[in-house]
Amino acid sequence: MLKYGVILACILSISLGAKTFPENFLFGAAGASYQIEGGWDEDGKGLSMWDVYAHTPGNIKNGDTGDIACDSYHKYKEDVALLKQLGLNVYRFSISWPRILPNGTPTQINQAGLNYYKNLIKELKAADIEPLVTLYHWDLPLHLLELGGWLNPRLADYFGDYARIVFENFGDDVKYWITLNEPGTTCTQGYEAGIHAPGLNLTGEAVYQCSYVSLLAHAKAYHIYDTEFRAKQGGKVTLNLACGWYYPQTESEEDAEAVRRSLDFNCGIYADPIFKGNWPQSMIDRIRERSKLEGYSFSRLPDFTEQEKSQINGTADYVSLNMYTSRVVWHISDYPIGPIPSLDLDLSVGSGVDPSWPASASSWLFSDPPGVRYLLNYLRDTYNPSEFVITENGWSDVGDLDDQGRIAYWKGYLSNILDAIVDDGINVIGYTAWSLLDNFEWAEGYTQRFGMIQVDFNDPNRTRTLKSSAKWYSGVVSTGQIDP
Ligand code: PNW
Repeated sequence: MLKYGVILACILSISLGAKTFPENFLFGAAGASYQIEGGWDEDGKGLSMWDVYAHTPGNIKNGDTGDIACDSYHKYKEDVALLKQLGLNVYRFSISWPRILPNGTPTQINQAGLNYYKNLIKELKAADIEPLVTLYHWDLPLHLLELGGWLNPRLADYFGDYARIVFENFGDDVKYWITLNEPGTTCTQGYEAGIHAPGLNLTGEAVYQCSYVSLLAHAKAYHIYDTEFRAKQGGKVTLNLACGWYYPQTESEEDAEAVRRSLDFNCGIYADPIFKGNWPQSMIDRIRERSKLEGYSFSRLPDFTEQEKSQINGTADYVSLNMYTSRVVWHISDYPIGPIPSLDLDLSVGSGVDPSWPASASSWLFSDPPGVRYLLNYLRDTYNPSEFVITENGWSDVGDLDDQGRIAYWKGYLSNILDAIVDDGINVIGYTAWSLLDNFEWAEGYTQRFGMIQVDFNDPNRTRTLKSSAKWYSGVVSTGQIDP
């Protein structure tokens, strides 16, 4: 009897003590148009800068492309059925701008493109799955790249026209919008490092112009929603933020500064303008100072006019946060002024990782679960948003079906997110794991896999198979607890 009593007491204390996600928590998974859809030239779709970039030999590992990818253009019903089978209640996907507007402008609207997303949304709604929609996940219409892409401030107007068409067509069924996915990744990888489309190495200059234009474009779309659609459609709009967490290498004041600068240059660069109306002060000061020493009569970081500041300030109805990893950073004082400016020189920070952090198949991604809780606290204390959705968080390997590394990663991060909700009182209302499917991982092609579902890219049918992590995640979703 005593034995059973003890067992019962144990069970009770475990279940009473176990933390639980809030009742209406949005649990889901994410993907993006170019990474999953395929159908790159079907039914009137125009070319995007990623079509061209991936078709250029040498840009992508193994010469991989997104021409077919997961073939979700044809297999979306199967994707939705898988989401339902796993018990997920939100799906984050993006709309391909050139599938709807083949040359990016409203002069031609591709009805087949509109139909694809209408059908996808209808399928999701029928399965009680909330669509969380990104307007732009890096597939810029080629025509608009030719007009200057993210360096041309007029892109904000083109983006506004596109956003209006999307809100008009889908806004009755979509309550959560993201304007741009990770503008920082496009601006650094596409315009500074040149390893994403459009593949430009215009260091220290284009990266800031691109950030500036991205913020103008986001604000344009936000205000169009606000004035023309919000009253009728009642949704929420935001700009996606990709932020990591940073630890100082030593306890010196200089390394503490290096942490603050890293947060400013990587996260504050977008968060400060949308929540506070200007770039982080550390960026304004450092880039102006360095530009002057380099002989410029202006700062390489564009100044916002007062009108732009007020246009951009307050344009986040919630935080959409992509969070993957952490770094250990230290101050570097002797980056010289030279003929080629760069963001790294402006930032003047060295970085590495803690040797105890498990490494993924992606060179930049290490598992440091407490980082997400520190970051959520930092963002709450710094910007005080009303709510957070974690719109990306995930782990890459080379494709194992029994993906224990991914389970360990998600277990650690989700536990810390749960602690942030329960113990720190942070209003995280949703989580869309990256990613639902193995997919086209940009410059890495299909060599790195982030999916909870395996896709066989050698099979014309692109057969999908649940991995161990999908089954594990489904258990978390159904119980609301990490270790059921
Ligand atoms: C994000 N980094 O990109 C994107 O939003 C996804 O499309 C992508 O598949 C996913 O993360 C995994 O990579 C990132 O170098 C790309 O720190 C690079 C970095 C971070 C995010």
